[in-house]
Amino acid sequence: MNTPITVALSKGRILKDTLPLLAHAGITLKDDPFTSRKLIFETSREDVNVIVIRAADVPTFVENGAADLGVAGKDVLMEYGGNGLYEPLDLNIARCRLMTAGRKGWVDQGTRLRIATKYVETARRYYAARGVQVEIVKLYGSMELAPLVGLADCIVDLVDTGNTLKANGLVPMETIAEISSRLIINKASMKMKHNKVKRLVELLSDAVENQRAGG
Ligand code: PRT
Ligand code: MG
Repeated sequence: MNTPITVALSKGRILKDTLPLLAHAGITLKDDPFTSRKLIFETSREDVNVIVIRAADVPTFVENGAADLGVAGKDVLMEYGGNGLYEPLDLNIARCRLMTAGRKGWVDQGTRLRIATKYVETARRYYAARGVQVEIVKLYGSMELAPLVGLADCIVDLVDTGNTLKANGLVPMETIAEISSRLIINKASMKMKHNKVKRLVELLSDAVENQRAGG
């Protein structure tokens, strides 16, 4: 029986960094996902399809079985929460840190902090674990602007080179988590399509090892 397997990816750096791993596993997309307007892509393997969706939607598609596997940043998975997904493999791609940041020279006055972020749940948990009283301001992007215009004292956001913070007069403060992208798997698919899924995990695991070794 040739039940197909669907892999959910997101446009941007996850797609860019995942395609070489898939290629190492013998899977190439039939159209260029960076230029095509398609959302579903056939691949060189008849039994593997790729869908391209928003990064934050990947866990939802996979948990609900709309995709069997997916690639999602640990930041997205922490925010999504729950235990409805298997997370068997760190792909070691799209690495960065989830951090707190604030204006250069800003000092905590001990009053209730206002934190701007799109990582509302993660930020809430982080400050609660430290016993720090915060008010979370939910944003969908451009968090770096919030402290500059008085919308928040600090932000919780991803930092890679630190250039975006620097360009906006902000400094990184505390690291909440080291982030990389993970392979996630639908729990039913793991049972129902076990051999196929297991084989794909092995191939991707090889690809990650190969990349680690500088291949
Ligand atoms: O763009 P869209 O709204 O569709 O979704 P998205 O922004 O989540 O997608 P994308 O492709 O931008 O990011 C997908 C995943 O890449 C994230 O969930 C992270 O796991 C991972 N990743 C790794 C990053 C970064 N590095 C990163 N630097 N995602 C975003 N950034 C942004 C960051 O938010 C900040 O604005 O880059 C800026 C900081 O970069 P530096 O180098 O200036 O520090
Ligand atoms: Mg983005």
